[in-house]
Amino acid sequence: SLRGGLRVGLLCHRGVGGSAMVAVGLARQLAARGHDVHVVARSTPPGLETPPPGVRVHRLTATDDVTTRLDVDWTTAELHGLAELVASVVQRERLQVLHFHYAVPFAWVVQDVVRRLGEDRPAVVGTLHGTDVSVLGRRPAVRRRLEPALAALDAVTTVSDHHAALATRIFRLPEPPDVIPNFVDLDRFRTVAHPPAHGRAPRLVHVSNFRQVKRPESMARIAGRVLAAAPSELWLVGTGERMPAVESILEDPIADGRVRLLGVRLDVENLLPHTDLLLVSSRMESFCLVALEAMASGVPVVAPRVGGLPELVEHGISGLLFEPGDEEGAARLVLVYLADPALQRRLSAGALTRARSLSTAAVIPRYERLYADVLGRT
Ligand code: GMT
Repeated sequence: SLRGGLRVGLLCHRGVGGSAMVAVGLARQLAARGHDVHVVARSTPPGLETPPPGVRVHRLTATDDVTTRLDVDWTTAELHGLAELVASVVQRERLQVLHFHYAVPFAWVVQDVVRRLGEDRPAVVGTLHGTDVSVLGRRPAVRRRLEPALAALDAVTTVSDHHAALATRIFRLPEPPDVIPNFVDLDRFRTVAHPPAHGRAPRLVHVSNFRQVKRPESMARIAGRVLAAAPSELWLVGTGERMPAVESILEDPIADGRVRLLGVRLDVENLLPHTDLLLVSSRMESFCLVALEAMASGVPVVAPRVGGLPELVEHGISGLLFEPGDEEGAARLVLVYLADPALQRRLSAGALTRARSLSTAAVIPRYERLYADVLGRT
């Protein structure tokens, strides 16, 4: 490359979801570090409508609607169409590394690309993100197809130790994946004083796609207990299939104007710093990107001890953890937190420290080292 970096292809979903956000963040950061980056997706992933210098977007279809769905159902024709597009970009741009985010359906697409290009294939890397392992990977038909596709990659990465162990077990991987945790752009996520100086009601915030895996009704019941017991507000960001159930659980505080329904927002960096505690109630999270974004905004997290969450949030240091399903215990933790400004200051500072350890400067070089490693090997 003229710029002295690598020529990297990134393959990702187009929706508002963690794996696409990570791919888009990686694209921007790699380009800023002098690499030539080509993002291939069904349509433009959110955040790349105006790509920065060094990033080019190649899309399969022209419709750029913002979606909160992960579209994992592709027809064979669509998969071939995507593989054809990827192969042509790889050849034309002489890509050295092809790196997918989320195994379904991209592990198969990459397999097809490798078959098409033979000797001229790039090094191939896959990052497993979440339900590609914990939900889809448990379906025998999906697992049988993913196992050989993953085994044929030059490298597999996952976003937490928990997810790495799960993936190794489910897909019987020949070796455990490299764990490269998700990262946060500290120029984008900034903090204001916590607790707020001007004595407004404290704000709980929940950000998700309101799908079952996020257990949004449980979140609503926890928040409902807190709202009933202490002066406070709840901000809900995002939407999804469980939203009507959430609204019915929170009917009274919604009627009282204490719940703000903010809908899908791509600029969460403008909201999070003005909240005081992120409430997570997921059944499973391989990582929980929004928790890291909240922490980078100086906002601690209250979350269940599931998946990769305990690796990110340290109980009593950068947030508070409860046993999955213990809604009463979760509400109690939140109420203790709201009543104790010293605890708020301490956890806010702890959250910021933890987030800084996962800055782009700390994490992106790990992907660069991985690329150098696989290129040395292929
Ligand atoms: O796996 C999913 O359901 C969606 C996926 C996505 O594309 O948003 O989310 C996963 O990847 C994120 C980025 O690495 C993680 O922060 C999320 O924890 C993870 N979701 C789950 O594990 C449920």
